[in-house]
Amino acid sequence: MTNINRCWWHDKVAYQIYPKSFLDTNGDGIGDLRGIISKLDYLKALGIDIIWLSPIYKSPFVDQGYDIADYYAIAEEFGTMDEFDELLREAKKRDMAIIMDLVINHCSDKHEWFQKALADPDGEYADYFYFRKGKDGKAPNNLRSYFGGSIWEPVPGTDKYYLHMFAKEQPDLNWENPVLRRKLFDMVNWWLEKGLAGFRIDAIINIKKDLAFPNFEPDGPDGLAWCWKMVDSVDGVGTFLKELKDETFRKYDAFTVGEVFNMKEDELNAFIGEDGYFSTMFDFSAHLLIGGGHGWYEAPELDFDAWRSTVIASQLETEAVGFKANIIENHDEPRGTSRYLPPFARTPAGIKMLGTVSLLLRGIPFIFQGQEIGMTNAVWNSVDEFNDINTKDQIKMAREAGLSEAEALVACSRMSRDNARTPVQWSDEVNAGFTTGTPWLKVNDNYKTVNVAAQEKEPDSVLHFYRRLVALRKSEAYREVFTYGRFEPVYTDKDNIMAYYRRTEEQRVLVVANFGKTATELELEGDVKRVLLSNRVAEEGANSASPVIIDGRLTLESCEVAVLDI
Ligand code: TEU
Ligand code: CA
Repeated sequence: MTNINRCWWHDKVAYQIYPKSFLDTNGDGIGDLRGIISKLDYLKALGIDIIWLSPIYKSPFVDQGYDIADYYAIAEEFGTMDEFDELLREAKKRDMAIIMDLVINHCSDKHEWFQKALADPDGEYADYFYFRKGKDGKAPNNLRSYFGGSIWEPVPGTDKYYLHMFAKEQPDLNWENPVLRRKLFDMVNWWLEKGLAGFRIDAIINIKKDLAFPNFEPDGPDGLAWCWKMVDSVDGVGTFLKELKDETFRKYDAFTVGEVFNMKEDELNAFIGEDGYFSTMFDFSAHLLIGGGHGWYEAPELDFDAWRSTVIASQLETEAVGFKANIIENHDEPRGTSRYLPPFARTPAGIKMLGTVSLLLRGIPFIFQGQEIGMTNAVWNSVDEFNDINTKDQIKMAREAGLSEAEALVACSRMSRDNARTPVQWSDEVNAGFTTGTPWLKVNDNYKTVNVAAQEKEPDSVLHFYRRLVALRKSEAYREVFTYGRFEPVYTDKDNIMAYYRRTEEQRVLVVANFGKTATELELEGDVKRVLLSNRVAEEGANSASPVIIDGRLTLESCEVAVLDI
């Protein structure tokens, strides 16, 4: 990409907060807005510019707030609108921007619109949703929802069904209806008027349906087929997305990041090109390598070569078009440490290495809460410890596929969304300092050793390393190359090495990491002007540690990463 138009968000670093698990200040076991406000300085010190809040709207929390009952109200569990306004002001004071989750593929079945639709299934509100007659006494078609079971739920007292791609408590909104679209756009603008900087846009690819609702080839013993097959098969989502942007985001120069799966191959430019529907979208390409065919119980272990070539291919494809948002984890995924690192590398060194390789890629880095201290998956002792609706369905699917309860527990422990949702570990005090009450989801057992307070005191901790890493990315001297510099893979013929240059006409920075179990040596392709970052830990008494470079050859220990100006 040459001569690219610069946008305010290109060089920013973002952080995702999952409010329920961030910090509880009133002892009810649920994180809250006060907790977030009290940690703004902590986030500032980490170098964060943009904070994404997972949903904080009024909700019955069937899917942890991704089921919104009122788009104009704050969940009372989290606080009040006054507190939200205070959060906006306090963030602004610190030159940080807030973005919220925008969940407009569906709402909660408790939303007024849906309640009115149920009360009058032939009335105007029914047309805010997909109410359809069944076929031969059965659902309109045979699609399976993301959270299991048919996407169709009977409308009580009628011969109709309503459509839900997710839980039955999350009815899909009918985007074909211009009245509904207008209401959504007005709502989006209401938040932007308040001073919100933008949105993370949930499950947005699902808003376009094939209105013929055909059957699909069954892909499981239940005779159903995954509903994303309909998403794959249908065109025209772009018309809605363009209207959404023109009616809202564009007017405010908002920053938007789409949660987009199942995009058509040639649509990247339409989504995130210079005049794309969104500013950016998450890069899920690595995550998709390990999703699991029929369910999490089939999820394969990560293959390093596949991971490396996938990240590289995605970087090269994207840089010709725009910017993606890079993550190693979010609230829907297991912890990156547990997923992308082999067991021997799940150490502070390995965690720093993975963080460096991820954060210095081209794109907008999103750090998920707790990632900056190296939080890991939890140990789940029983299926009853899970809270997540998706995990419960996956346990059921694994059982139906013939796995024992113990086997289902093992499979789902690896993949459960609850791994990311355990409370943030602030200290080694009771409940990791997250709450003085009973936490809504159990605290990871490792909080005594992995916590913010301990890492504050330890200069070589993961936390301090993340601060240095973000600071390097945003530094006066290197901001340009890390933001706009080209991505150029290197040493791809070497086993277990993930390495790339970021380069402009003037600068070249090498990021090189050894994901292998043993040390290795590489011939450098130039003189090292400066060591920008290393995860070597200084020997007692020494000030800092540097990578070992002798006669132009770099030695990398197992789990070592180096960032060199070369
Ligand atoms: O996720 C959309 C989505 O496609 C997920 O179902 C994803 O495939 C799954 O979580 C992987 O395990 C978004 C939100 O991020 C998620 O938390 C919500 O549950 C979902 O939408 C419904 O709003
Ligand atoms: Ca609380």
